[in-house]
Amino acid sequence: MSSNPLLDNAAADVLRPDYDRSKVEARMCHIGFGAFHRAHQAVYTDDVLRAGGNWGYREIELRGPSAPLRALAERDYLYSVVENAADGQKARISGAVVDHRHMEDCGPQGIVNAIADENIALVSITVTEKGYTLGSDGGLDFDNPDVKADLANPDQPRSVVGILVAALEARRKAGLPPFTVLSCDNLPSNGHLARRAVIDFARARDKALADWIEENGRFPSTMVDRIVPAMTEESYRLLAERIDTEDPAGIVCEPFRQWVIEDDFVAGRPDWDRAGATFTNDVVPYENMKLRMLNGSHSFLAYLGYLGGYETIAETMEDEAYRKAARDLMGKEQIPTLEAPEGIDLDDYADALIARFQNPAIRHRTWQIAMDGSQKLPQRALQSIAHHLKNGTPCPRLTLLVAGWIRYVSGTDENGEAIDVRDPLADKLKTLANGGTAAERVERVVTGSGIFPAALAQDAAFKASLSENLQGLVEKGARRMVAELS
Ligand code: NAI
Ligand code: CS2
Repeated sequence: MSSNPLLDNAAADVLRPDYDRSKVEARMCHIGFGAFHRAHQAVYTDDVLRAGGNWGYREIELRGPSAPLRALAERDYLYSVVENAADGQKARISGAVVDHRHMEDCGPQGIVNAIADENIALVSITVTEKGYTLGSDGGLDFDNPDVKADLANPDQPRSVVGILVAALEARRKAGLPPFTVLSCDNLPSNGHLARRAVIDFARARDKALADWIEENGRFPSTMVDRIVPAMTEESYRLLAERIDTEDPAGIVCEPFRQWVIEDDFVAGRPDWDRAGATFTNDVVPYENMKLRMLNGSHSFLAYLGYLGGYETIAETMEDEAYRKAARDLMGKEQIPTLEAPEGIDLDDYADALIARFQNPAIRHRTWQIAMDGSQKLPQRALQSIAHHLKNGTPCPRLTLLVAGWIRYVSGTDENGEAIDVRDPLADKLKTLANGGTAAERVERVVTGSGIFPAALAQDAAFKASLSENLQGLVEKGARRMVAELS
């Protein structure tokens, strides 16, 4: 008889790991035991285990709280996942995790050793866009304080890139092949960016190591999708109702999930296609589609929705003007910039996204999506704006999105209340976005933030339009500006 409270208490219709967990091996490390990984890669892996695989995860957490991982370990690494839709829920207990390391407990060397372990064939990462410590040219940001600290002290790394390089170095020294690095963050060509950051860091330390990684390392790109908001008291309550116990590592997400993976691995991988993932040679069209259509309209709804007084995406979508603006942003301003992945109709994709955003059972806060805009806007909006400027085609919604972001990072909402802006550039952006006329604020942000490509920063007509939108947001407010789009 089991003594695990999750297995003992869960309702009868909860899917359980019905495979022999003693046969599941830690063949993969995952860096970033956040909300997304628990509901995405680990769920795909749980499904592959049900289908007969044996690759499981050793979770690596560098800076988040240690409580969820400790709780996970106490429960034999089982945790619950609830898919929440307006018409009901589906729950499972996932068995894909079998081990963990937390920086707090084992320090940098313990982390590096756990990754360099010869049984580890693959290291995946979900560490947010800023975790890649990239500069605006797509290479490693050598001015980033974490990068500087790790280069000064490479045996005690704390940044993701410093840790990956130290672990790869240990593999090389031991005469072992490297592991695959699988980026699962919302960055365009995320594998290429991870590779560039790792090789830049390695080259700054040891040319031979960099050459070895360049030649032998593999960094496949991926398109990842599932809406997984940060947990709230309400979602923990829902978990407790479904599983009938407290589960601090549990997670609530939407039913939809998608994973498109470049099939380029050093030493094998789980057959995630058995769980619905797609392996392909070219992920770029999928990534661009998702980043521009889903994430671009998410950011639109986040900034303009927050400023308009809406707390969640679903609430924002109840406002018809916002819903129409989001659909038109996808259809009129993003689709024309895209090459459709084979077999996908982009208008159908847009309609499906609108339906997902309207899911009332998912409380995804506008404030959460508004975080880290400096790391998100280039791939979600600025590249598309550059496309329109080059082609002489209008993009009023993308322009309003960027104006909304400038208004947001200025740090004061429409009622004069302070906004809790979370962004690695928050202080700098606040200074740039405040003081003087709308045109002066726009000029400072566009030329001084370091995130706008030259094609935009030097375009007088674009900056004039952005200034008009910012002025409009200040004078009329976000709701009216969105309503005036149609
Ligand atoms: P989260 O806040 O729950 O977890 C973030 C994870 O990243 C934590 O493990 C944290 O320790 C780690 N992290 C953050 N900054 C770091 C840094 N500088 N160095 C090392 N580790 C760092 O966030 P969540 O929801 O798991 O999302 C993480 C990323 O996953 C997103 O930024 C995005 O790129 C990707 N993603 C998220 C989706 C979602 O709906 N939540 C869906 C698709 C992709
Ligand atoms: C969101 C994404 O937080 C954000 O910026 O746009 O995390 C979004 O929920 C996912 O990419 C959906 O796959």
